[in-house]
Amino acid sequence: VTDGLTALVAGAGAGDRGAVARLVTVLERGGPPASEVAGLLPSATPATQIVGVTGAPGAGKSTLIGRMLEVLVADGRRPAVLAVDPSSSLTGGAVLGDRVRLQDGAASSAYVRSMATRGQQGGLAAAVPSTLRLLAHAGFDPVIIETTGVGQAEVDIAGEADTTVLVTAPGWGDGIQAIKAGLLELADVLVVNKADLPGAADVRRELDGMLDLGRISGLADRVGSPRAAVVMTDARQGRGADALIDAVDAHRAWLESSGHGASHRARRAEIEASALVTARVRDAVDRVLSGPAGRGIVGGLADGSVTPATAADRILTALPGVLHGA
Ligand SMILES: Nc1nc2c(ncn2[C@@H]2O[C@H](COP(=O)(O)OP(=O)(O)OP(=O)(O)O)[C@@H](O)[C@H]2O)c(=O)[nH]1
Ligand SMILES: [Mg+2]
Repeated sequence: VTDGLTALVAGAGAGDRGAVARLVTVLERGGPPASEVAGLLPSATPATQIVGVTGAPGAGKSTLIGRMLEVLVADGRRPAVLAVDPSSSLTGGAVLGDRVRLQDGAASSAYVRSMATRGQQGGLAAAVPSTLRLLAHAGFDPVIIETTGVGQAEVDIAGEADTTVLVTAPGWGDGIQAIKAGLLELADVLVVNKADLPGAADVRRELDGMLDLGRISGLADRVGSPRAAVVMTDARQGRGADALIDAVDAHRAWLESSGHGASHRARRAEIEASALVTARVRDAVDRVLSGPAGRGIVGGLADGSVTPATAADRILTALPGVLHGA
């Protein structure tokens, strides 16, 4: 297995998209092969900017990302998109609302992939940071992650992204409510999408007011960060996508000149390291329970002769041997 994975990682580094796709699948499935791939990947390429795009369902994130890809590709760049746990409304592998247009124009240089939880709790927490490192290794820049909403997501987008783009749209008050719940502090760029709809200017005014208030009161926990940029877009028509890319680029320039870029990369590496530990421990627990020691534990739990706390002790005792390949 190792030889195959080593060759795939080398292929991905040389820009082989088939190798990238197969490695993302390995990372998504988790287990020992995923840990192995994580071990084969080099440290994050400093040049790659990770852009998190988040916001309530239906705000237009995917449509907007399709437009961002067009601008980036026209500019000669090689962007990638990772859609995390895309909602069921986008079925049949269609990650982006504007799939056809993307295939016509941007498909040759952009890479788009969705990644879903396959019933394995915590699986994505480990898979996403390793996949970001894989996409950077393959030379994609920027790498855009789409996640729906906040809170339910097991992926901490603001922790993993260099630049966080929060997408809002007029027409539903809960968009603003979500922002009041602390999201505003996380956003580096705020987008009022669906600028073609009535009420967009009101949303913008409200956001500007909240940003200024946060600044004056010092509540916003963004020490040293510039005030978030607010960009109006009409993703359906493609309006404003260039201004959004400009804002994302400006934030990147600030990250690098201020030294914050380096601390983002360090934090991402920490998140990945911790997620890899969790994933390996979970695998090891499964192996203990399905091994010889596991029969007694599982049987004891079933007939009540072993308490869960005692079972936990016995699993922990057996864990080091399994973790270290005994
Ligand atoms: N009027 C208008 N509609 C838009 C605009 N952008 C997106 N939409 C529509 O909004 C709907 C949702 O768009 P998506 O791009 O799927 O939204 P999303 O945020 O990715 O949705 P989830 O991934 O399900 O959370 C679609 O019907 C889009 O055509 C816009 O700028 N104006
Ligand atoms: Mg979407």
